[in-house]
Amino acid sequence: AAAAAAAAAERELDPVTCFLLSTYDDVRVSDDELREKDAIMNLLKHVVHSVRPEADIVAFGSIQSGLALKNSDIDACILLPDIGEEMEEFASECFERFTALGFEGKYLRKARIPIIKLLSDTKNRYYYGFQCDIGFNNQLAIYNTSLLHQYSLIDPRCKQLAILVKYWAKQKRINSPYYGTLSSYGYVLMVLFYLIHVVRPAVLPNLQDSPHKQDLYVEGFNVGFVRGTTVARRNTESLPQLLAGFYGFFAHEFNYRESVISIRQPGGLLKKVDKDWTLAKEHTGSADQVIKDRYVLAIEDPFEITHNVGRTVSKAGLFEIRGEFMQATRLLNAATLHSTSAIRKLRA
Ligand code: 3AT
Ligand code: MG
Repeated sequence: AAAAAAAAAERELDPVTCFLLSTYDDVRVSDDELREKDAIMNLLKHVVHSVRPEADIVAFGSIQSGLALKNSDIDACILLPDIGEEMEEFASECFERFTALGFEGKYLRKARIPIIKLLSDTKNRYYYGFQCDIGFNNQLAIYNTSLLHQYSLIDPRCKQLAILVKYWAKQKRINSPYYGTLSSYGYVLMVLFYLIHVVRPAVLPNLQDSPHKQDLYVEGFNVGFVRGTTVARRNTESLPQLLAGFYGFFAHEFNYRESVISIRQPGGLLKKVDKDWTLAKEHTGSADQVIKDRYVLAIEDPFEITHNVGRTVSKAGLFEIRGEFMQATRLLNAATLHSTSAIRKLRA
């Protein structure tokens, strides 16, 4: 008990932990903003129901997983199974009703699966601003969002790390999938990989590798995982220790040339050659555009295991990302060193 009290006191005094936690509180989405986003979703639901009573619209992405930063946009998806040929007509009807309600945006009909982008609210009803991307029947995104959410509930440090790393990546401008770096979703998968498969004892269990998991197939992929696990793990590392460990691992230890980051694989170990993820390939996207699948940074999607979440990362992009991992490792280690000696001085 005395040791635990001493550890708690040390943690309380640790200025790096205080700094990280106060940054976390500053950058994460507030409950107020989440309530506002919820009200927006209800309004959109109303519209979608009015076009087709059997259709629904749901949010996914960070608003739904609990890993959102302030002023984040809403990722949403309209669900209307078996729509087939009528999709185009249904989507444009929805878009017309959204604009009639005072939203401004774009309807991208070139894509085989339409996308509606709502960019602003001309009536200025919302304090936190407004941006919303709406896709159609994107079921896998709903499942991967719920997997991320489940992980974030297991240990508070998971949510804290994911949000801090997302914020850091945006500040460092290495969160631009269109310009050769990585999506937020990719960074969150890297954090989960570290907490499940790298740090020992692990902070998180592998929810996709358990006898209690119920298999469920969606679009040909097994989206089963254990729900409702809140088992406390034995890992007692502080937030700065975990963050430094995460940066250090991806700066100096991970083998980018040969390995694949996989959170679902038991043991986490997967090689690019085993997945035939070696040479860049081209395929046609939903808007008939040519998409280049690169495997410079290989991050296997937890469900759609043929999909490389890191496919947007170019060689130059990875060089930049690794450079930032190295810089972050140096800074955090220096900060921790200084604060430990500061604490010792305080105590002496
Ligand atoms: P922001 O807070 O918006 O930066 P986010 O956590 O909402 O980040 P993204 O915008 O990157 O994350 O992605 C939103 C969701 O879209 C997360 C996931 O369900 C899906 N998604 C994004 N990128 C990919 C990808 N490369 N492959 C598969 N699903 C993806
Ligand atoms: Mg998002």
